[in-house]
Amino acid sequence: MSFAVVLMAYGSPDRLSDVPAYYADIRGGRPIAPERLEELVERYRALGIEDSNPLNEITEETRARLEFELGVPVFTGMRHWTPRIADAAEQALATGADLVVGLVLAPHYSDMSIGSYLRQLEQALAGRAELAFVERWGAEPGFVELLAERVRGADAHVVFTAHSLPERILAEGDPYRDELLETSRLVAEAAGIANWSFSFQSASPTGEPWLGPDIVEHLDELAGGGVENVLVCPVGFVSDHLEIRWDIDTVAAERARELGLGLSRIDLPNADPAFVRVLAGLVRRAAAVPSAR
Ligand code: FEC
Repeated sequence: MSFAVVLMAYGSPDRLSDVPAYYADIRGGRPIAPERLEELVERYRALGIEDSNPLNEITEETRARLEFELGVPVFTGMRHWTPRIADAAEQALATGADLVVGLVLAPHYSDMSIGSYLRQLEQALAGRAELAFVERWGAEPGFVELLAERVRGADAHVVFTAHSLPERILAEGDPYRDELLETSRLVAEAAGIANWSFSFQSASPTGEPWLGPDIVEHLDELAGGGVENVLVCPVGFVSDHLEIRWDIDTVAAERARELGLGLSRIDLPNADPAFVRVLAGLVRRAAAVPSAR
């Protein structure tokens, strides 16, 4: 049985002028307040994404390294930008593959996130090849160790973070928050860190409550409790995209300065060869047991 890989990511605009169409895709036809769009354009502008976007370069580097490591074709498919997941699925089928392995560059399962990547890929393949989809990998030992290496010996309170989602997912029995806490616990344990906590980041003002605490209010609590230095370890993200460079490096860092709190963050895995080897292990396992999710 021959296989190909569809490596999926959230997607990021290629240049500043793409932001309105990109945001419209995220909103999926729901209305966009003009001031929200303006704010988003300004955020991307502040990060210097005028004519090219380094995030997409990181994703391409990860794809290329994964392809080299595995020796099988790997295609990138974005949830909210081009190349689309459907395009990647067509490319995978064009190789003659009878099995497609789907892997998302986000470790924790939520129906709103990973579930949506899965639905897009299933729809695109439309039964034309078997699908082995990796639904979660937040407890993968190689990934846990990669993060543990980055926090081990830290002389600071470690704050693990991940993207927030609307609070209603808890009532729906979604495993997302539990999986995030489990990764945080595993990393802290592997690193021998006792002084840690977890907070969410990047909530959107969509008019309903989102999971908290948010990193900014959490920094207030930590400073109030006498913490002097914080090391942020984003367990729910794997690359230097907007949510890291804006919400952590800009907004949270600014709040920490106001509070007199030292704030640093770990280097994200990006296209680190050790991280690519973890991804390759996940793909090999899924390809060996295609029906096991
Ligand atoms: O660097 C970049 O250009 C893209 C960075 C990016 C990543 C990312 C990851 C996740 N999101 C998740 C959930 C939501 C929900 C909404 C939402 C909105 C946005 C907006 C931008 C954006 N997200 Fe994102 N997300 C990234 C970027 N995200 C830009 C729109 C502006 C805003 O609201 O702040 C709300 C949608 C709505 O309006 O209804 C929900 C989750 C992840 C982590 C998993 C993954 O990577 O897929 C969950 C990276």
